[in-house]
Amino acid sequence: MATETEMVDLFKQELDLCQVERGQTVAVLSEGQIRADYAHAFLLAAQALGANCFQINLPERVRSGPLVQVGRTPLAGNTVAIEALKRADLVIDLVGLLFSAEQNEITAAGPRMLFVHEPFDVLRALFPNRDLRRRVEFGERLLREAKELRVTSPHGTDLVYRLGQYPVMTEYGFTDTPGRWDHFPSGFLLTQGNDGEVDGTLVLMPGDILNAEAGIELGRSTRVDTRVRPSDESLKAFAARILKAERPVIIVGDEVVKSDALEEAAEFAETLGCPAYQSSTPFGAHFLSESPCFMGALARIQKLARDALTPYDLIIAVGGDPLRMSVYSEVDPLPDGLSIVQVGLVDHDLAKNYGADIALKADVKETLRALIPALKAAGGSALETRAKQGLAALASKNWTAKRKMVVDHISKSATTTPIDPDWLALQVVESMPDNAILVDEGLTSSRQIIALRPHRDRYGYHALASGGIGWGLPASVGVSLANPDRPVVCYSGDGSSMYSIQSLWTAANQNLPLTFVIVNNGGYRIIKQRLLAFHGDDHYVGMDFKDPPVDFTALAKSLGLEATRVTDPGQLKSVLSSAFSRPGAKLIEVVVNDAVN
Ligand SMILES: Cc1ncc(C[n+]2csc(CCOP(=O)(O)OP(=O)(O)O)c2C)c(N)n1
Ligand SMILES: [Mg+2]
Repeated sequence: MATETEMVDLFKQELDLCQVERGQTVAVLSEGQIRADYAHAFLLAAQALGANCFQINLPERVRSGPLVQVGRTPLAGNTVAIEALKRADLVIDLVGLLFSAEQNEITAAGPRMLFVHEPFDVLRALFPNRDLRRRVEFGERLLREAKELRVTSPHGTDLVYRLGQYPVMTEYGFTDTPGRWDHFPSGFLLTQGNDGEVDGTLVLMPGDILNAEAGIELGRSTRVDTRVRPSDESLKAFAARILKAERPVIIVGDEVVKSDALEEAAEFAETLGCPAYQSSTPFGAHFLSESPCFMGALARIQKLARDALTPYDLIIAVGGDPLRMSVYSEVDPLPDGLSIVQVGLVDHDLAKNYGADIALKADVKETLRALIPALKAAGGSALETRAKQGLAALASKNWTAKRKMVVDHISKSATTTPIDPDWLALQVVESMPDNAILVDEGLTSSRQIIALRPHRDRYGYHALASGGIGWGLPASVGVSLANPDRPVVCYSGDGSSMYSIQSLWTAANQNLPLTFVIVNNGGYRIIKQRLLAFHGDDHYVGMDFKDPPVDFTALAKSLGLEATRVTDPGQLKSVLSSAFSRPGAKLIEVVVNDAVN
C-alpha cells in the first residue's frame, strides 16, 4: 500500500521524465473507478508541475469475463472525448488503448501517451531512468541495422532470423517525444523475423524436473554456538540480588528446554528452596514436574496469576516471557512492587512487558551452572537452612501433592456419561507409556494435562505456544518423525483438528507410531465458555458443528488409519493403552460432555 503523498511524488518524477512543463496540458483518461487513485494522483502531480490538466472518465465497461479485448476501447465513437485528448500534450492512459484506432488517431495528432497499468509497488520498484532509455535505444540501433539475428546454445540450438521487414519497437517507461506512446515502467525492444526467413534448429529440453535427479551443492552449514554465560561481575550481582530477596519465586520458560537445562533449573530451585512455576504459556516441558519445588503452570488469567505471585518479593524469570497472557483484563498479573530479575537468550523477551532489576542475555544452562555454586558460596549455611525450610513448606503444596488431589477429584467422574473431558485426560495420561511424547492441543479438555502428566525430559511435552489452533496434528507428525523411537500421542480438540486434518493421511502414509485422540464435544467449547464468562451471553453463533456432526472415525478410516469411537468412560483405559502400545497410526474419537461451564 502506498500513501497518496508517495504516489503523487512518484508520479511527479515520472511526469518530469516525460518533460511535462508549466503551461503544458496533461489529460488523464480513466474508466469508472478503475485505478481512480492513480487518476487523482496524476492530476495532483501534473498540477504541482504547473501543467494544466483534466480528466476524462468514461463509464465502466460491462465485462463478461476478466479479459478486455485488445483493440476495442470504450472511447470508440466518442468523438468529443477523442478531440479533447488530441489537444493535450500528454495523455495518461489508465484504460488501455493499445492497438486501437483511437490511440493511433490521438498520438498522430501530436500528444505523447503514457500507459499506466501496473500495481504501485511495481511502478516504484522498476521506476525508469534515462539510462534505461539509452540502453534501449542502443539495442534498437543494433537491431535496426542488423540483417540477421542468430541464436545458438551448447545443446544444439542454431536459429537464424533474417531481419528488416518489420520495425523495431521500443519501450523505456516514459515519453518526451511528441506522438510517442510508452508504458510506465518497463523497458524492452522487439522485432520479428522476415516472413518465411526464420531457419535452423531449436532444441527444447524435456520438462524433466519431475523425473530428474541431481546433487545440489547446499553450501556449508554453520551452527552458531550461543552457550554464553554472563560476566563474573554480572553473575555476582545477579546472585547478590537473589540472595537479598526473602521470598523469591522462579518462573521458567521454554529456553530451559532449548538449552537442555531441566536438571540445572531444578537444582537451582532446590538450592534456594523456593517454588518454581511454569510460565503462563506452558508450551513445553519447562521444569521437572516431580522436583519438590515445582508448583505447576502459572494460570493464564491475570487475577489468578497475581494471586499466586502476591506472597513473593522477587520473580526470577528463567528463559522466556514469564507473564504472557491471552485475553485482556484490567487486572495486572504482576503484583505491585514485585521485582523481577531475568536471564535468557531471546532479547525481545527480556524486560518485555515489565522492567527488570537485572536482565542478563545469556544461555540458561550455562548461567545456572555458574550461578548455583556462586549462590552456595555467597549464601553459606544460612541459605542451606532457609532452603531446607522452604522445601519442607512446599511439600504439601507442590505439583506432586496437588496431583493427588486433582486425581481424586477427577476420579469422581469415572463413570459419568457423556464422558467427562478431565476423566479422559487422566485416562490418556495414565495409559501413555513412560517414553511417550504428548502433543497437546486439547483446549478445554486439556486444562488438567500439565497437572497430571509429569515432565520428565525436554522433549516429552509440546503444546500451543501462540494460541493459533490447527497446529497440533501436523506438529505431532513432525514430532514423531523427529523421535522415531518414541510413541507419540496427539491430544486434540475436534475443532482444532479440522484445521489440518490431512495430517492424518501423512501419519498413515509414513506409518508413524502416532495416536490421535480427538476430543469430540461437537463445537468450539472454549469460545462458548469465554462468551459466557466475559459477556454473560449463552447465544452461541457458529460455534457448533453438529449439523451435520463430523464423523472423525469414518474420516480417519478414509485417510488410512485404524480408528475407533469411544463413548463409554469405562472402556477408555483399555482402548487407549492398546493403541498407545502398538505401532502404526491410529485415531481414537472420544465423545465427551459438551456442557459449557
Ligand atoms: C487459527 C485460529 N483460528 C481461530 C482461533 C480461535 N479459537 C481459539 S480456540 C478455538 C476453538 C477450539 O475448538 P476445539 O479444538 O474443538 O476445542 P474446545 O474449545 O472444544 O475444547 C478457536 C476457534 C484460533 N485461536 N486460531
Ligand atoms: Mg471442541
